[in-house]
Amino acid sequence: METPGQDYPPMSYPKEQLHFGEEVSYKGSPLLEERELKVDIRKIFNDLRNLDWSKVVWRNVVLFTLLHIYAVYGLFLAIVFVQWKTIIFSFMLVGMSALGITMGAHRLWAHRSYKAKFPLRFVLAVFQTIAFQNHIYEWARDHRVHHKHSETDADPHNARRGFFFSHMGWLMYKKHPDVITKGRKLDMSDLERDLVVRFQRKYYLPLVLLLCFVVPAVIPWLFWGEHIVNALMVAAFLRYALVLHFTWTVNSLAHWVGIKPYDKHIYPSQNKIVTALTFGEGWHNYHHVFPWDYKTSEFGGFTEFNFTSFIIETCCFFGLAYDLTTVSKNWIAMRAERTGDGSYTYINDKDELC
Ligand code: ST9
Ligand code: ZN
Ligand code: ZN
Repeated sequence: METPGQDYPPMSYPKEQLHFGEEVSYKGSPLLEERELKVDIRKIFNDLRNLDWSKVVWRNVVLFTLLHIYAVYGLFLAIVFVQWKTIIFSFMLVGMSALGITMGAHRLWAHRSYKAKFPLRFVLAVFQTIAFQNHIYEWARDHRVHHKHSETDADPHNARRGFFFSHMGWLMYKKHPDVITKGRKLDMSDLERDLVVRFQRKYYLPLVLLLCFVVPAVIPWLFWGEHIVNALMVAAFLRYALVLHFTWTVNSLAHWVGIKPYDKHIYPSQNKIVTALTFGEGWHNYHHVFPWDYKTSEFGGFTEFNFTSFIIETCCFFGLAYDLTTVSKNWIAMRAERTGDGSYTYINDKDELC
């Protein structure tokens, strides 16, 4: 029997529901240095001078630059020319992509914090493909290695390497060898067995081009006569860029700014802005301490902006999701008492959260 306060869920949870990052590398580490979030031009120049330019992946730099140019143009078109139906459709795509990432790639496949029947897994995989954030297997492997080796060289978006690196820089730079060696040691057999994950991985390139760009551009053109360029710029490029940035704030902002009621020794923090942008994924201090909780937060539902939990619970009601794993209040309180920054009761009062 594990003693309370250890980084394991109670033994009553079946073993297969446990999270992969049980062995937490930061356990017992000294308090991390305080970091200030400010623009320091001199530091930026220094960082650029010291950058190993041979490791920059120029293909991605060009593609991300083009994406942002198109997204800005899309924003202009959205304000000036685009039909309201296209705007509503784009918002729907934001919602679908967001659920594909939060409810699918993150809480289901990366953490296995609940189980899902085939139809739900299928729909979530379609949504996750619309989001174009790498296939589920790669997304989950990078995320598991992030949890297991947070803020070390083996963390793909190690926040110690700077705000920009953890936000999007890591996607334009060769991975540190530790990410790959430590990532290869992870047990990914659950995803290798999942038919939906295997299918999506095998046909990822055509599927992602179809679902992230072609279908979003063609539907408004075909069904309500939107100009194809408007549809492409707004429903495809602008929507894609927005969802990417919203997602990336979890790795950047939520690893920099916010309180740490559950563990003050780690970077991940409770961040209200990130929570609002990501359907409830900004309670990141809690999530890194209790990654097997399907709510990724102590709280759930609409009141805490935790839209994803609400949808998981709704799917559970209809029998599509099951075995939802969570953490007892007692357990949380003991952990907060032992390693938190003292703001825990604050949170329970539902007062200022960030
Ligand atoms: C994107 C992902 O944006 C975003 C993830 C964010 C996660 C946030 C999580 C927060 C919680 C959820 C919040 C959700 C909120 C949503 C709200 C929405 C409103 N282990 O990759 P290569 C192997 S993606 C083991 O080429 P390089 C690999 O298999 C955006 N092995 O490395 C390969 O082996 P082999 C779109 C690993 O050359 C070899 O290593 N996508 C691992 O260094 C080389 O792999 C892009 O932009 C691992 N972890 O290139 C693509 N990793 O040769 C970006 C790799 O045997 N990626 N391996 O096949 C790339 O182009 C490249 O990966 C690279 C590195 C340039 C970054
Ligand atoms: Zn996670
Ligand atoms: Zn994190």
